[in-house]
Amino acid sequence: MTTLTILRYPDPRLHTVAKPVVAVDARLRQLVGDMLDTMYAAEGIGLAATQVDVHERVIVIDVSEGHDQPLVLINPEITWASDEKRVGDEGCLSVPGIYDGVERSTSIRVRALDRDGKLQEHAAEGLLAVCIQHEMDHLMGKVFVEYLSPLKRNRIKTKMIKQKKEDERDAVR
Ligand code: GNR
Ligand code: NI
Repeated sequence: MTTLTILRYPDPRLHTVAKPVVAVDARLRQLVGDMLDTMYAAEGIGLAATQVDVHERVIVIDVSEGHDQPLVLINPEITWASDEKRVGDEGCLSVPGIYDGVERSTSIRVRALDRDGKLQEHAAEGLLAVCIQHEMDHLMGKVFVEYLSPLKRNRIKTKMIKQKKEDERDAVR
């Protein structure tokens, strides 16, 4: 079991645009395994490679109650998104403790390679649809707080910087 370090907003590396995966090989399967370990350890429902400072198009998700239904999306593309949208509260492992409303399509279709390198198409709605859109944003270098007002975003930024300083101080104590 290997857990990776999750970058925290406002780390500029979170704004890197991820590149397509060129081969679903042993190295990539190791990354997927480490990302799943990291997501479960952090009690998140999703994780994008961007958040662990790997800038390739890889997402892991598990919205199941039993945390036993991992979904691996490699080189994901949204092939359809409903015009119908809904505002729902979101959180992010890279912005701990912050939850706010974001408007997303209620229903989507996504095409991606699985961890065997096989092309799959998934239909998603509800929390899964929200999570996929949130993770796809990470791969484009976008963090959910960028949908909020500049005032809210700046407050969050200040809070995160203060939190980081406190964490660093605690680490040396
Ligand atoms: O754990 C997470 N929960 C969550 C809740 C509502 C909307 C999106 C998410 S994703 C988040 C994990 C994360 O930061 N993924 O990038
Ligand atoms: Ni996130």
